Amino acid sequence: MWSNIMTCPQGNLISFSLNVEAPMGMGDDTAANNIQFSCTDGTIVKNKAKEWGKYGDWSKRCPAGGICGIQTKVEPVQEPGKSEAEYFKMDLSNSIVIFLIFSCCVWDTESRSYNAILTVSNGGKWGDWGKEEFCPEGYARAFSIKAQKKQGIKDDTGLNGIRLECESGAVIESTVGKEGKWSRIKRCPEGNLNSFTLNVEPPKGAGDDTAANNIQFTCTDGTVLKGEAKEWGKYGDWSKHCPAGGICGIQTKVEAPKKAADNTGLNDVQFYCCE
Ligand SMILES: [Ca+2]
Ligand SMILES: [Ca+2]
Ligand SMILES: [Ca+2]
Repeated sequence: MWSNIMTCPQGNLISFSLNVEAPMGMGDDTAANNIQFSCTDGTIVKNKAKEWGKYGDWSKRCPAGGICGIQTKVEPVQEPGKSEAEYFKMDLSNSIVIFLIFSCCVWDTESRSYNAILTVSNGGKWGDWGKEEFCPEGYARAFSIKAQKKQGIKDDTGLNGIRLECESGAVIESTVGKEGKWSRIKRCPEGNLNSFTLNVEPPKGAGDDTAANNIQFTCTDGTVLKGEAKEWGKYGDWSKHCPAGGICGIQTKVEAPKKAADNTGLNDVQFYCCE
């Protein structure tokens, strides 16, 4: 029986994980039993189904846009007259009888075709990836940050937001945390932004975490620009440079604020390069 349609509260499906029962040998196999999807806004959606198996790793997330295609593999109904031993042999060569391939598409009219995604490896672990946002045209040549001042005995969150200013003057941002104030804009003297490094505080356990605290960019002319923020953490490795053109889009990972808890605001960021 087909179940009810499950819908993302916001955005669209971007990754999945499959509940699969390991091969039972002579027992009654079911292979895939259920599936769960994650949405752009971090929500996980799944239907009720009997789950004999375990959920495996989550698939990669669509780098932009969302899931727009599906391909399934289904074992045909077995012919009568074959012995269980024969089925067992078949199962060994074909132990997972269902798999799924999803394809991702970028269809958002604000999205652009990009030639690289710049990432760093030291981003914080909390939060959900927001929507990717692109300059309507041209590259980003300036940025500003939203950082929270030192809070003393109260909860610190450090960096909460990053904005890019495009050549056209348009300003773009992905998810932004609620703490902190926007600082003044830092602009490349020539050219545009084309790589970055993130200042991140490692997890502090029971202590007050902030995750990402500050960011530095390079411009195409070699200038290094740095945000003004309290830095509890360390800078990790620089991202790759845009292979051609420059940074034209942004996506941030921000922890949704929890009341009376240890919040961290912005945790990680990635930038898109366009030609
Ligand atoms: Ca932070
Ligand atoms: Ca903590
Ligand atoms: Ca905190």
